[in-house]
Amino acid sequence: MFDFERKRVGIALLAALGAWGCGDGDRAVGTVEFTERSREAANGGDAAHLEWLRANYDKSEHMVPMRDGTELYSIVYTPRFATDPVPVMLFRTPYSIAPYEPGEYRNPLGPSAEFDRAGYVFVFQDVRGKFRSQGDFEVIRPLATKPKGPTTVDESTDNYDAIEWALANVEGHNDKVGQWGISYPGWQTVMGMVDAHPALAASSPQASPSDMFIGDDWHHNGAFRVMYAFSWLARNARRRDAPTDVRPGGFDYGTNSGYAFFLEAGSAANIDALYFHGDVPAWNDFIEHDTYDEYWQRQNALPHLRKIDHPILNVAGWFDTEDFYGPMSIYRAIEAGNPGTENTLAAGPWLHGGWSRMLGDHLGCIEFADRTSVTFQRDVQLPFFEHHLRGAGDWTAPEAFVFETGTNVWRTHDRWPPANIEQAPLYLAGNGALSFASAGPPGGSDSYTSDPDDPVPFSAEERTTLGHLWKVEDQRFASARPDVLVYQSPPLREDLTIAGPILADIFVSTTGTDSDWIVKVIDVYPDDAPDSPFCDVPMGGYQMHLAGEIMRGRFRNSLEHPEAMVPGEVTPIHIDLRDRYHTFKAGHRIMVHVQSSWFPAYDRNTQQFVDTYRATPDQYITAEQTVYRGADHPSRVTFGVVR
Ligand code: PG9
Repeated sequence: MFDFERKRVGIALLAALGAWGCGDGDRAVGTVEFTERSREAANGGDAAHLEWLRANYDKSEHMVPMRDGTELYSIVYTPRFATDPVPVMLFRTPYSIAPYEPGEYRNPLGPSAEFDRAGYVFVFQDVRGKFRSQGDFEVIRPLATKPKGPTTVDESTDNYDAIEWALANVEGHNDKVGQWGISYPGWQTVMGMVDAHPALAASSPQASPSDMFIGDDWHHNGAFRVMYAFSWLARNARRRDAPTDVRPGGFDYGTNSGYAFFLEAGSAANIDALYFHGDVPAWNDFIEHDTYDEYWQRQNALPHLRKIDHPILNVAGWFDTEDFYGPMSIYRAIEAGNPGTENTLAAGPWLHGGWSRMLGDHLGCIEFADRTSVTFQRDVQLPFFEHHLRGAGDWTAPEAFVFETGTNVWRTHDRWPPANIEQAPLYLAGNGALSFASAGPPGGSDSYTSDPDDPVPFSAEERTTLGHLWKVEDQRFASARPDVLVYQSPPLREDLTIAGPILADIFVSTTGTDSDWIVKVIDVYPDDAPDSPFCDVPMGGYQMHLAGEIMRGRFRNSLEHPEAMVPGEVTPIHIDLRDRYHTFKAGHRIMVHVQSSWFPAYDRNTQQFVDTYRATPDQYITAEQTVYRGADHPSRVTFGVVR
């Protein structure tokens, strides 16, 4: 039965692939000017709404005591128009709950303006150690070990105490509390779910990180995300002497080229001496903890997601460059550890937080044919909270509300990934080909030289910060490089839909003793694809980055116990490229890249088994890299193909 099913899918895949076609030759595209139209607020927070808020909500400020006596600055907005008790919505952030001036209002107050009009009490709080709150800030403060004493605090107890205070001190509420937040505030929402206050009746953690060593902001599989860590910590994690209203500006790089800036800085430890001068303690902590040790393990939220008995709406963006592993793993951990709890996954074609700030129907050059943030806000986010906090509306929780890119349709499923998928390996083959049919004859290999002095850029754009659009960026600039292996299918005869995790298994060797291994999956548009109204990149032959991940060689077997690679030894590398829901349309091709740097999104590997963070310039060495393929070493990318 199983064999029959496999064969059937295999035949369908071969039919989709059709005959091998010959590419035109890839054009390298230089600097990409993305015309991102989506900057304006997409959640209804326009000028007219601000006027309406001023007329309809009261604003009050409070110092709210936590159980250890530390006071956290909070702003409460209450609706003047409410006739019945209304729910409370809590939002806690390290990014400031400004505006602080009495007559100035946040806009919108809720996750979208519809919440404001529906009428909620909104409680905003500067987290411990940030802006007007007292105390010390710790980046992703680990949960305190149990049993906790009466004055032991962490972000879970601060969430609890904030809710307790609101219920006792704010008038006109209905005893039900909801919490939401994107990214760091999303992580705060997760902390609120741990040992939750009994009044917490609905939580929506959105793009929350879950593990900073495995797959979120600071590292992926142990590879350091130097560019993002630098910009975030420079702005958000400096020492402070006292509470303040001042929002620090961005770092002045003195150049437009992050590539040049980080190349010149050298290894990560130099950054403190060059730029931070002891002012950013977390940076030095990161350097100190270069394996998945207790420092990182204690920050991992996933083991704590037990005994969650209130409804959860998890939100993830397929093209989120900061926190995509987080929301997917949080959804899965809640699913596994809390059977029976309403636990919904909403995933759309968004950059980080795009569901609240992408007005348009596109990301970079790529169109999605739906104003996806509006759909999500209207059909999912608002009904979820309205139902659970006010008993209003006819929300029936879907297990998964997910956007299929390529065909550009929303779908609901009763599980994620959907049940009707079959695992299908796509093998790296000779002459830069890809094959669903077989791994091919044994003994094949392809090689390239990886030079840390000339690392592969992560983007063709010249920029100092990580940005977002590289997650769907045209990869022609990378295909043109000699240090990127390119494998490509013929044009597909039929649409091919994939869902769930994309898994790469490659067999490699290096002449060094450590190396990074990056695998990317790319959707190649036909040569006659019409141009996009959203960017000036020619869409004929566009190579859309669909998914990609990195494995630092030393962590291939264990993140806790790194191991050198053995020069010349064929070594299997497994990389989870994470979930996608995508249709490669008929006429498109599938492309796979293998490369050994992705700079400066990720710091450079010295290609030796030395202390990467403290490496001296002479320790960065060139390595000859080989990727093996064929029946003896079937390097492949495995998709969940939708039947
Ligand atoms: N991705 C950001 C972040 C989350 C958690 C910790 C540090 C950074 C954010 O957008 O908030």
